Amino acid sequence: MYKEPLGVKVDFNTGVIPGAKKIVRRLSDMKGYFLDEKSWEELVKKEDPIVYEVYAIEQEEKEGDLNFATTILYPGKVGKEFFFTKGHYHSKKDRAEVYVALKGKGGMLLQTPEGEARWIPMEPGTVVYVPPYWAHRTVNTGDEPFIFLAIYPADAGHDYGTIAERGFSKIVIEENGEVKVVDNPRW
Ligand code: M6P
Ligand code: ZN
Repeated sequence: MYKEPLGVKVDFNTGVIPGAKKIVRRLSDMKGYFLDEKSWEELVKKEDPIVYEVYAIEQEEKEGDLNFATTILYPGKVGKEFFFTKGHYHSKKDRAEVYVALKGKGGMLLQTPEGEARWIPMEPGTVVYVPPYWAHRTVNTGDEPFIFLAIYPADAGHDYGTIAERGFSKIVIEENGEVKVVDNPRW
């Protein structure tokens, strides 16, 4: 009748959560996500790098319960575009989420269903509140793994559809050695 409480030790240096479900996303799993399709194809053929890994402790999809997960987002670029997570809305659209940055450097792109975007820079210690209804994607703008913890309702679910098709209205690129958040020319 009562679930058993649990404590796990998250390794803040590697992002690993012992006993968690592990998901690995390689560049080949992200076809159509990056602007520069030629660079994407070349890099997939050359080494098909791991873009990110997720360690998730998930509960049954029930209202009131919570999941948590670490993500290790590796450094890299496809053309000018920094490596990022796929990004998603929640299937239950009014579910919020909290992220805590643990290591490395990056940021979060958020977007309303109407395409209004925000960029929140993240470094170790940054806590980001993702309000209900906002799609969210994290981006590694540094040269070491960007590691963060996310806490989200167990019944939130992941809706990848629209982001997979259209992306975000902004992209995060490196130009003349600078990190720039610019309009997505394909939007
Ligand atoms: C965070 C959480 C997870 C999510 C993961 C990777 O850890 O938001 O729910 O799965 O990031 O992001 P995505 O699912 O967009 O690939
Ligand atoms: Zn989410």
